[in-house]
Amino acid sequence: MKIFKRYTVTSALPYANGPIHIGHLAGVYVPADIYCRYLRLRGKDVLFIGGSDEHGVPITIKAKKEGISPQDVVNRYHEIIKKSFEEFGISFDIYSRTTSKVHYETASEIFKTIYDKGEFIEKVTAQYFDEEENQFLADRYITGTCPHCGNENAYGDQCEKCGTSLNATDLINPKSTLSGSKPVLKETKHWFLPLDKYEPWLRKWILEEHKEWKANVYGQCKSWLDQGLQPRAVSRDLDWGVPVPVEGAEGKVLYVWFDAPIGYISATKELTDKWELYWKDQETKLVHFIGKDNIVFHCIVFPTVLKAEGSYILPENVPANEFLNLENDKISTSRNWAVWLHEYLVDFPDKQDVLRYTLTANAPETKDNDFTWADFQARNNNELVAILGNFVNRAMVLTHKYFDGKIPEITAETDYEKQMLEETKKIKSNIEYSIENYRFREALKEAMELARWGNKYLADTEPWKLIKTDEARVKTILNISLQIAANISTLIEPFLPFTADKLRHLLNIEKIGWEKIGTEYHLKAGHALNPATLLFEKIEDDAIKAQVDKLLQSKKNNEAAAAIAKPQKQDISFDDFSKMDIRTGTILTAEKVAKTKKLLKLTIDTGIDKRCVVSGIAEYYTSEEIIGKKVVILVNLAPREIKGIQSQGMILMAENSDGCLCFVAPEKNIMNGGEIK
Ligand code: B3M
Ligand code: ZN
Repeated sequence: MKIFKRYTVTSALPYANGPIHIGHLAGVYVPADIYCRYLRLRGKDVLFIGGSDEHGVPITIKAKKEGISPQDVVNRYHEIIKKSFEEFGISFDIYSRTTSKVHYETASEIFKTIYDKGEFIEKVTAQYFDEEENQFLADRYITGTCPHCGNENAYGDQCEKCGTSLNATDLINPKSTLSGSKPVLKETKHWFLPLDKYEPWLRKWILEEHKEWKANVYGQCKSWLDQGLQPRAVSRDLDWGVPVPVEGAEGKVLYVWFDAPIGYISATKELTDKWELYWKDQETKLVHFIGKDNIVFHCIVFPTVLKAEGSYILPENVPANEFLNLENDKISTSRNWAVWLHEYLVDFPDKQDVLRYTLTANAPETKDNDFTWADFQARNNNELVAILGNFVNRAMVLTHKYFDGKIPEITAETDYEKQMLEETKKIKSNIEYSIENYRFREALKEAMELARWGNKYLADTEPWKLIKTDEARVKTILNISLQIAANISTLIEPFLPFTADKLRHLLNIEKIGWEKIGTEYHLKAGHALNPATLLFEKIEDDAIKAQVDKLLQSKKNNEAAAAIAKPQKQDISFDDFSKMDIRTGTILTAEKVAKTKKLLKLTIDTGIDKRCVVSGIAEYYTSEEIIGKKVVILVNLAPREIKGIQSQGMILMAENSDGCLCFVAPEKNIMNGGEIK
């Protein structure tokens, strides 16, 4: 394996168009933070880079919605996001933003260098234009059906369902998200990055030289490369973004996915004069932490930009996570189906690590995963409290009780004690292997192993019983237990930094470097501990219920908001109405129409006759449950043939906002054939 001198670790720049939620943390920031904290503990030279993505259509859409300027939007959310990261201990060396002056300069320079090398294709092409809004439509201003997977809500630059990167002109049935109208094509000049030209190089670099990338990342890359790459426009006709820095480009800005990843470089420049070491030296390991929807941009587009520019290193790895769902449903900002970080901290102040723990233990590393409040409670109560908290607390409390809070000396070690360092070493090396292979859930599980071992040690040796007969032995047992706790304070640091601090405070010690773990005893006999307090508290059912209720309330609010009645239809005359012969009737028989999903064949007693009606209600009612039901039926609707069956009339149904249908029925027991007037 290649040895690197230093590390540049980036984490995706969240769009500054809203606060962040647990999906962000689980997908990108907690794993990136674990990785960086671990490297720092090992004494490595590492820069952890983050920042807000402040350009692109997501920002301008939000600004329009709120009636404020894009700059106001990003100013507001940049601060909120930055604060959330700080509060959750995401240990960025810098958290910058893409509206900074340095970023404008850096993005312009990189574009200019590639431009001057003649690498871009300058082309006048027809792009979609919204005539009502008098604006070109790109990216999220346009939606349509993805030509690859059929998703009807694909954006003009990407289908979020299958991950494919698209050109707006690839969309089937394009629609403007501004006016809802069908866009027209209009000519405009843009600069294209010739991805096709770089395809052979990308194939070699990724498919041959980076077979070690995570299967989900490698697989996505392979599938795009196998589809064949097309040139991609890296400029846009928009008024928010970094202006295209060449002549004849008035009114055009860089495509947000061109400038945003350059934000990693700009942020490094802001941080240190030695930024080139972190971006241009072959002995630097560049790692991008991202979510799966960003894979194409970080594995194909950005590396091509760096390669075309010519002086930069390329990522060694791009450990992308899959998505985190919430209580069995996709996290959604617009439906408020999310756990927002700032709200979490109001309800669970000082429980950052419980969330970090749950999100890591259940991280969507290889497939989409689900966050549930029940799992959160169980992880806290059964693991953090019962294993880690319990072990540390027993060691602390017993030492205070028997030895006045001072670490007792080792009197004699048995084989059991001698296993401790070996066990610690093994656990440490397992954690190293897992973290270095971006397997953070596995690493966390391993980190908890030492606490498990400690609990077993205490349960086996029972110092609380032994104290009556063999105080010398109890001294050894508690000394060893506290040595274990000291080792734990380092091993859990990448995952649970707040708890690690608290534990060090309990033990009254400084940070112990990673390499020292498992090599020696760190606590000297006679060293005074601080008073024992609990590392974790049990989370009660009512606190969990409150969270679940909050989500259910969101669901209700959404339903209510969606339940907007359709506008009234055009007026009709009374004559028009009286032409309709509407009667009460009773369903006599019902059966499913073969090979259809929606249709039931009904026999209705209309009072006039018994007739057959085909009705599209099979998704809402079973045949059995509707036999004998009173209904209302339009009897003089001209007969129609449906799936080869003569249908004579139409049952009246009421439709809900979600499209569900239910019968309209007389409120009292009315005869069959009663007229509706
Ligand atoms: N802002 C997309 C996102 O938030 C985008 C990432 C940029 S990384 C350079 O998912
Ligand atoms: Zn798709």
